[in-house]
Amino acid sequence: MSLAPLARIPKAELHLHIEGTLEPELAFELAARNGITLPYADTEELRKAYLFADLQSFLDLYYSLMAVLVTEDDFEALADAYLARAAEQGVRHAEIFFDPQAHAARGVEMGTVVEGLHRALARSEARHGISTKLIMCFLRDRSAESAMETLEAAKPYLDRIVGIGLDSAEVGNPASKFREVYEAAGALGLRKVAHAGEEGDPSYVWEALDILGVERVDHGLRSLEDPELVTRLVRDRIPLTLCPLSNVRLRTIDMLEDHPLVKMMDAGLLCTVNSDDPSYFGGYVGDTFHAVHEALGIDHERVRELARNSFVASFLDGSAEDEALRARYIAEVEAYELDDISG
Ligand code: ES4
Ligand code: ZN
Repeated sequence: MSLAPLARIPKAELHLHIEGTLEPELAFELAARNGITLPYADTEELRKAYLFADLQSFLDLYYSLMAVLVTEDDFEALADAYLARAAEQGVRHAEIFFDPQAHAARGVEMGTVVEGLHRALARSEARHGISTKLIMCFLRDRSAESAMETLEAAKPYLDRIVGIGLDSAEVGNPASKFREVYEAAGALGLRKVAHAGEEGDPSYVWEALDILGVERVDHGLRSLEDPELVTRLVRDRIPLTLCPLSNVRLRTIDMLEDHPLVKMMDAGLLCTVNSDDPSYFGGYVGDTFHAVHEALGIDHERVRELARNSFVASFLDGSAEDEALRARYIAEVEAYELDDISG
């Protein structure tokens, strides 16, 4: 089924875990290639395991399925499959998370992951019309020492990595644990983002801002609960990378209709809409635009605003070349025909 024009508006995707794009079909293909037996009879049975109760039950499956990712070729195939899907969804620029510690734990080294992903990313503009950047995430339920070792392991590959992030189980793992590693990454010239306020309350967002010095907050779903936090986020133009389908699937909210996206935009927050782990959460980013349009009654001007915000919030500001690319993408958003289509 081809996607509605509204869903295909040119956009950047800023909150996307590459491991969360692993579709069941590719998982079985890579498992066969690597001689791994998955504990599911077939893709249908695997999909049935996607009924998550919360973040932790998702993470358990997400980490276990990564076992099929072993070689550079596997990571290349994973990224290439995502980019092909993303192109169909109107994505023009993607800032892609990866979880090196989850692979190192299985004996897969940093170089295998980064070089494999890079192979696909290096030809993405030519093949898929998508510019890309790579963001390395630390797992917040592991130690600060492990994060520091990961940063050390990434040093030979820093020309391939634009920034760092923080993901995995949030509650009970506050950002403060990672102050030193964020300082060290900043000194290396890396940009900083972090998941904050996904399941956790606004205090997690405050810590990400004040202790880690993040430039962008991944989720921040419950920010409206704290008016002072809203004031701060608006004042400093800190973008939020929201993931509405993820919030529903992980049961942080009951229904998409309950999502605070519109209220957050009304409050002046710089909101973006993203897919998080699209293979697991029932939709890629264009599908997500379509879903919020339908469920929240987001009108065409707001759709255009979300698309524009995605480029404004991107890290396409590090060079004159990137700035020019961003200006071109924003011009594409402004010129995109929305008004004479039903969406
Ligand atoms: C994640 Cl939805 C989500 N939250 C936290 N960490 C993650 N890693 C991959 N997906
Ligand atoms: Zn995420």
